[in-house]
Amino acid sequence: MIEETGRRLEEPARHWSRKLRTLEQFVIERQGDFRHEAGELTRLLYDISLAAKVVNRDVNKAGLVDILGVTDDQNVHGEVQKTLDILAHNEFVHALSRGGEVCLIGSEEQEEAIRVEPNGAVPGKYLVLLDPLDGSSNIDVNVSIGTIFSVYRVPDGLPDPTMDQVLQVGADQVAAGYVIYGSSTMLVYSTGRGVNGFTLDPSIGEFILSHPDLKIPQRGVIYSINEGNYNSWEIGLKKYIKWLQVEDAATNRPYTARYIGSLVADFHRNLLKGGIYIYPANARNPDGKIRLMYEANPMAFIVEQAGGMATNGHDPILEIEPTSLHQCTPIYIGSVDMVTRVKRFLSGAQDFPA
Ligand code: FDP
Repeated sequence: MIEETGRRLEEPARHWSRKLRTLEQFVIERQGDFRHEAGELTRLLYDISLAAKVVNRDVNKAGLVDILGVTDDQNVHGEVQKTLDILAHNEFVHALSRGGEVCLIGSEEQEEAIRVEPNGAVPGKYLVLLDPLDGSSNIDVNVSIGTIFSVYRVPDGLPDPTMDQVLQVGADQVAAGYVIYGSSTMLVYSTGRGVNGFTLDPSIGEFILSHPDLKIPQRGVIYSINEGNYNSWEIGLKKYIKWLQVEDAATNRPYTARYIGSLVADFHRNLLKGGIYIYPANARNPDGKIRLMYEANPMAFIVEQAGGMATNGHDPILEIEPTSLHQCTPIYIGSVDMVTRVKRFLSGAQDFPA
């Protein structure tokens, strides 16, 4: 476009920005994918992304807080982690309580469910379960951490439900996702029609579509597990891990071990590159350590939408009947070929010396 004076109005940078799709634009464009009232989900995802931006800012400041804490008279040594956990919890609860879409929130940081007062005459129709800051032991060593969220619709006819009344199997999630606070910050989510990833551009404060229609490779060569617990694993798992470590050119073995100890970060890498994340039962954690409702289920929803698989070793994660908000489950999640293979070892269908 040319002004009367002949000056060009469109600068190259403006032209470039037209190609960007922000999370908000994308969610609005894809409202038709959502089987319920689309505006509600749009608002809910907007609230989650806003809280994520605030948490991202705080996570980035964590190291600085450590230094500034001295002048602030705060004893933050060893407590930064706890502070950030609670800060993230508060941010998400606050953001989710504003819009009126949510009636109940369950958070890893709080034993009891959080009831959200209706924002007007009509109570919220959604239940949100979240781990506000996953992998928190990594905060004070500057390693990636994340937020995981899971969204359910409250069954009709339950205007003021209790958590026990609305806990549902993972297959019933209407949306799920995670935020990774890493070398860049990303939000990855699904409403059951594929998986899309957005990278935060800090200069404009927007999540920009960067990974459309994510698919996990069917085969991978990365395995992520805390091998320090080897001695207390079940025998089938021991055999599987030993099998992964044998040299065999035909199957690309030995595979590569990568374990950050932050579910979001390990899962995200394996989603992009192909691999398996395992947190099995062990002596200290007979039901595993990963929480079904706000860690395993949302990740299982995402991985299945991306063409992968998630199981507790026997049954699909998304079919486990929940019994409580904070229950744990063993988890084997990632590329289909790898999860299928470990299931064979667990069932005894495949053998190898442990
Ligand atoms: P964290 O306790 O640091 O929050 O979900 C819990 C979790 O981290 C996962 O993110 C992580 O993969 C796992 O626990 C690490 O546990 P281990 O230290 O036992 O390996």
